[in-house]
Amino acid sequence: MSRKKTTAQPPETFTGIKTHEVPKSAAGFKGIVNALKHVNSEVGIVKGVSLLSKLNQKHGFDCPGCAWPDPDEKRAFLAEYCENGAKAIAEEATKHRVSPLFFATHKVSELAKLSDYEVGKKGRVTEPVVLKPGSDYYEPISWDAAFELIGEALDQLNSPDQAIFYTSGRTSNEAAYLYQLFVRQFGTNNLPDCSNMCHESSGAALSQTLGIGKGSVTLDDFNHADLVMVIGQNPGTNHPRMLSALKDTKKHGGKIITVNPLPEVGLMAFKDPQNPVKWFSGDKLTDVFLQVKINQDVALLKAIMLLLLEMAETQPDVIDLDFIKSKTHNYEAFLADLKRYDIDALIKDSGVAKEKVVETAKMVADSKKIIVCWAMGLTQHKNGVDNIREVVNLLLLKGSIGKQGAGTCPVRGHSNVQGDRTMGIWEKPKDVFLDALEQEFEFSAPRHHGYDVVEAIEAMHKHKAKVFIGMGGNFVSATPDTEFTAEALRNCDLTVHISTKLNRSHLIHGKTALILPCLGRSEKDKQATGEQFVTVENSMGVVHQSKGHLEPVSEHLLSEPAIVAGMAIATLKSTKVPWDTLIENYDRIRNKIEATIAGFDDYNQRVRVKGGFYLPNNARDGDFAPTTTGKANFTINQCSDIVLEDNQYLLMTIRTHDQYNTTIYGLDDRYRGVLNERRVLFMNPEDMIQEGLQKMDVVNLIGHYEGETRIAEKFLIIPYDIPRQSTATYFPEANVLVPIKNVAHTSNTPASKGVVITMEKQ
Ligand SMILES: Nc1nc2c(c(=O)[nH]1)N[C@H]1C(S)=C(S)[C@@H](COP(=O)(O)OP(=O)(O)OC[C@H]3O[C@@H](n4cnc5c(=O)[nH]c(N)nc54)[C@H](O)[C@@H]3O)O[C@H]1N2
Ligand SMILES: Nc1nc2c(c(=O)[nH]1)N[C@H]1C(S)=C(S)[C@@H](COP(=O)(O)OP(=O)(O)OC[C@H]3O[C@@H](n4cnc5c(=O)[nH]c(N)nc54)[C@H](O)[C@@H]3O)O[C@H]1N2
Ligand SMILES: [Mo]
Repeated sequence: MSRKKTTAQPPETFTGIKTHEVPKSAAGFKGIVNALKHVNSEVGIVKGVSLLSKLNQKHGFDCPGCAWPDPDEKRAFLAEYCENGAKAIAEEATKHRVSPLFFATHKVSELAKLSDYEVGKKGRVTEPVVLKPGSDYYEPISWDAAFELIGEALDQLNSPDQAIFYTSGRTSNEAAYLYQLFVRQFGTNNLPDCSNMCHESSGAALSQTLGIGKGSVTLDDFNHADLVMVIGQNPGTNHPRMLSALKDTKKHGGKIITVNPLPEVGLMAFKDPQNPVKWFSGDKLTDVFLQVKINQDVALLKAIMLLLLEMAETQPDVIDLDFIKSKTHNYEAFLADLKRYDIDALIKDSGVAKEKVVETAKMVADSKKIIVCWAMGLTQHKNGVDNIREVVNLLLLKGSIGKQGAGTCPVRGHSNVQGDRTMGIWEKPKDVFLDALEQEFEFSAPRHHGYDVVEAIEAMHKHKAKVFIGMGGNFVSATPDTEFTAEALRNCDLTVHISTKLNRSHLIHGKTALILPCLGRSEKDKQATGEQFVTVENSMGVVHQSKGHLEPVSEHLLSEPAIVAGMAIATLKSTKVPWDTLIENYDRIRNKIEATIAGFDDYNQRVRVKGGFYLPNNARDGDFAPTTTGKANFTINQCSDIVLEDNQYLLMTIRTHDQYNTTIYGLDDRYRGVLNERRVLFMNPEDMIQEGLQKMDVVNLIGHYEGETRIAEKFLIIPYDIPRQSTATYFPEANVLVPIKNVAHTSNTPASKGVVITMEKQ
């Protein structure tokens, strides 16, 4: 197959694979050893151990790893961290530096040829730098000159809507609030964020059905659940501290069902690294494993619900009719639709053995309190919103929401992605929020919706947007269709990245480019009135403090709020916001948040109380008044409409155990038995026979979407326990294959877990 040579994606080269057997349990002593190995190589052991001791403690800083909550009361003896949290902070506190000298001696075009792993390992950026038009080298620029450059570029636009202001979910509440305020005063709602590629499908589905785009459970609910279902999520790698909550569910007699195409090791058994007694024995977690085919969750959930309804004919209490009558809407239409389906056909489509589905339905029938947890395995599909609405249907049938031990648990990704949304980082803001901003700051806010991530890429591609500013993140590597997105960014007059570490988005740039280096979570933030703390919101709606205690890696760094203020002052012609005074003392920013966002009363007092405070949550209280019907809504959802030809496979692009999104910590995926290589394709052994492939054969992957093809070269075949016609590889390498137009309806989230491919043997 001929192809245009690609230029923006990571190099298509191998790094030297080794494989071993898939381990039987996660974490344990090995987890600790691995954590310390990373900490040692990035920061040194003494500083590293001191860092770990502050992580997620009530007076320490919030782990930049994930958004899983901290226990309200007890914090673990060895500190509340996990292997991957340790890697996340080691990555930030690294001793490696990207200084002006580094930039003077490295061409941007040469750096762009490195892998994301190699780029990331270069370290922390120490001073603001600019890449001038036509130049191949970044060079130092003063902060004032950088802000002026941004102000001028924004000023030259025909309309504020020609600028894009992206946010990645590590940004604190204070920085996010100021950022959206600046952007709206400038005159646009173009505030796409990583959420658009992440839990947007959850937000869309939950707002429609339950009247709040967030989950309803608290950590304590895991102690009271009869049943926890974990669907499309790999917590052993991505939310390791969640395994402790699941262990607590089991300790209290609850059961766990896992729904996943892969038997993810962490979910099967877990050795609590903070409980040495369990290092060797471990805890079995999953009671029933449903090995669903990729994107067949709706079929599976429908089958389970039909079986429940069958049982309800003789045992009426397996569904909660009182709840359904008093609290829900649209039940009859939902039932009528569900009954059109044939149970056996649904089960066949799901790929799960019938006896397992029946066993599951019985467990669901016997449970009064059910929690469903999910992540990207449900959201990143064309029918991602259907997936989540179907989960809600199941919970509503059981009356399993708005009571202790039950409810929705979309497990968030970035540590403050939920808080950023609460602060107004959203391209579709609500009028009440804009009204409050207008009143507090005396300006007229733009009312028309802005671009989300996919729309922003398309707008830049069509030259409709010309300035891109990224508050954190790694836009070119995280977004779909790498080559298309790269073209979009290259079309821009100016690309600006507020970043801690060097990444690919600094190297695939607009005509002029800026890197503005900022403080990380773990570092001290000194302003005019003294050291500041910031606040964040975790996956369960708890708002709490985060305070760094390390000296910043360079004296030239500014905090994210200070950078926003700098851009705002240089850009806005008239503003009633006292930008300078707000930066002197972040309590003043929090006072403004309190004045404009519901749920933040006495913000500065309550956030100083140990452990923080819970934001209001109507679904948690069993109140569904905010939906359009005033009740919890049953919905009618579609099964996957992807039809695969015999030689076609569905590909999910997932994370290894050694990466944080586009930040590649190392080249191993220990829990899946693959070491020192990322270009692998996990495949069912019978499919391999059908394709005439053997372990370690090299294939090119060809993506197919509406008559278009995309290609990613060189992947090693690994036989794996995965359903037929389902395959898996890693992102960001595979993002070249994810079509920009293949998105979930309603949420517009790229279908990164539903790529149709064929293979071409090399
Ligand atoms: N260490 C570490 N922690 C992280 C991150 C990281 O990269 N590294 N990323 C953070 C972020 S931003 C996020 S959003 C989360 C992501 O957390 P996850 O969602 O756990 O991440 P993925 O690796 O994308 O894994 C998706 C899981 O869904 C399964 N899956 C895929 N398709 C389907 C399907 O159709 N049906 C079902 N039932 N399952 C499916 C996959 O097999 C895999 O187990 O983690 C956060 N935490
Ligand atoms: N194919 C495929 N694509 C995906 C996904 C997938 O599963 N498959 N997952 C999607 C998901 S769930 C998400 S959330 C997105 C993630 O998209 P992003 O959030 O854009 O990507 P990250 O890799 O998390 O961003 C890492 C960069 O953030 C910067 N950074 C780190 N800490 C800080 C900080 O404290 N402040 C600032 N200003 N910068 C900082 C560093 O420079 C680092 O290089 O990717 C999405 N893309
Ligand atoms: Mo995410």
